[in-house]
Amino acid sequence: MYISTLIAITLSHTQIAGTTHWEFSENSNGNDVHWVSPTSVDANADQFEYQFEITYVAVDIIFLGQIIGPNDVTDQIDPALLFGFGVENGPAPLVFMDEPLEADADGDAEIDVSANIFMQLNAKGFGQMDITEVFLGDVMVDMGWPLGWQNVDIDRIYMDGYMDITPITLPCNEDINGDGQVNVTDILTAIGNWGGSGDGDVDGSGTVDVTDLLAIVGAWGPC
Ligand SMILES: [Ca+2]
Ligand SMILES: [Ca+2]
Ligand SMILES: [Ca+2]
Repeated sequence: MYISTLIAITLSHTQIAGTTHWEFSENSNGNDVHWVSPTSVDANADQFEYQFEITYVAVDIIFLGQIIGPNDVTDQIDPALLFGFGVENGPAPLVFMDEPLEADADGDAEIDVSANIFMQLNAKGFGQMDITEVFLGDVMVDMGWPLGWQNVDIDRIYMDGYMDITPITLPCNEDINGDGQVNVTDILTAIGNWGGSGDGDVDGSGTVDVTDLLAIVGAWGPC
């Protein structure tokens, strides 16, 4: 009962502006790739709920001068690297991912293709992904009869995915009169209700006391 009430209060005071969804579809034949989202979110939100996923990774191969592909290698990559979610405190920038994606497409325990993925919500509130250190190696592929298994070069890597960002504005309980400022008016309201409950009970303890006063002073200024 108590916990559900607490959650209800928290939700009612938390403003969620909505989720912004960005998709990317990039490829590289060894060059660096820099993707930036077409829109931005408020970089100064109190918190950001985020989710990202690389939904598709594929490679082109070259055999006898012909480009063959794209060949889906998504399931050759550790799923833990392809998906992430969480909540981080603002303001931006927030780094979601900074590590190599590696695929062993032919399962011979040698990495055939890799790239470093740096994914972030940048300081201006844009989603950003930088693909660097692209390594395109070779891979054993069954070319069918009569060629059989051949060692072929990887020519290009493809990467599709999305980033979801939800900026969250936390409640400003210290702003008792709700005018967007924590200032002397709020202090006076708390003092006026000293020992009571309700207005000025910033921490929800049931009593307006020195703890609430300190919280108001600690939150001084604009909310
Ligand atoms: Ca391999
Ligand atoms: Ca106020
Ligand atoms: Ca209190």
